[in-house]
Amino acid sequence: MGKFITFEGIEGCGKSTQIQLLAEWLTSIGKSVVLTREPGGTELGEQIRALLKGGCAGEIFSSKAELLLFEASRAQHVEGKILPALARGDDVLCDRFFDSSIVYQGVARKIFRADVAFLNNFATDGLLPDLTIIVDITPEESVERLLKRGDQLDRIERESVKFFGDVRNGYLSIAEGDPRFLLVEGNQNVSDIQDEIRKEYGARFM
Ligand code: Z5A
Repeated sequence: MGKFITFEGIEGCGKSTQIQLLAEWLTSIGKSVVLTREPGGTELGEQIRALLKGGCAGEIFSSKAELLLFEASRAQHVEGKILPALARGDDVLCDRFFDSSIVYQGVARKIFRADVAFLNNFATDGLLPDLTIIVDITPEESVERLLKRGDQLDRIERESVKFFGDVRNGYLSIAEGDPRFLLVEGNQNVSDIQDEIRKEYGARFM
């Protein structure tokens, strides 16, 4: 079985940059790697992603409907892409997974945590990452990076700094004392963060 590694953090924390660099390194040392993301990762998942990010004109998403869409994308992703890749022996690197639902929908949107946990388990059939890397930055840094990037903000990115503060605290709290997580300071330069991540991969899996 390959290793299943997920990346988490608030918007703009640098996950996508780091996951790409890790994939390049693993490939260069001869590993087969599948790089994927949530929501998305499959045809159906990418269509759900577009809906989640774009929203529906004139209609505010109910928090429960939003959670169920994330879980629908996840169920398809686990069954159709992640489990087959792990069974082939590929390492799967996934930009966000069920921890995002715990903190965005459970902590920040205040859906009952046990309901989120039940749906996560239902969608994944209990699949747990071997390692989850949280890249930690402050909400203020996040906003600064989004503004610097200059893209139009999507439906979720338009949430307040308070919302992203809740998300960040949610991550810090789930990571505490759980060896599945590696918490890295995202305010360092890109290569220092990557060094830390590669070192952790080496220590755990090589
Ligand atoms: N969501 C949810 O609510 N529930 C769920 O269950 C799931 C997701 C699965 C997905 O958005 C949204 O769905 C997300 C959570 C929610 N919404 N929010 N907010 P997404 O996939 O489009 O976006 P994202 O995952 O949140 O982040 P991102 O925009 O892709 O950014 P990133 O991956 O964290 O960072 P990046 O693209 O690598 O870097 C961002 C910028 O910072 C970029 O300009 C970089 O050049 C710069 N950067 C990167 N590293 C550094 C360092 N070290 N220093 C300085 N600048 C840096």
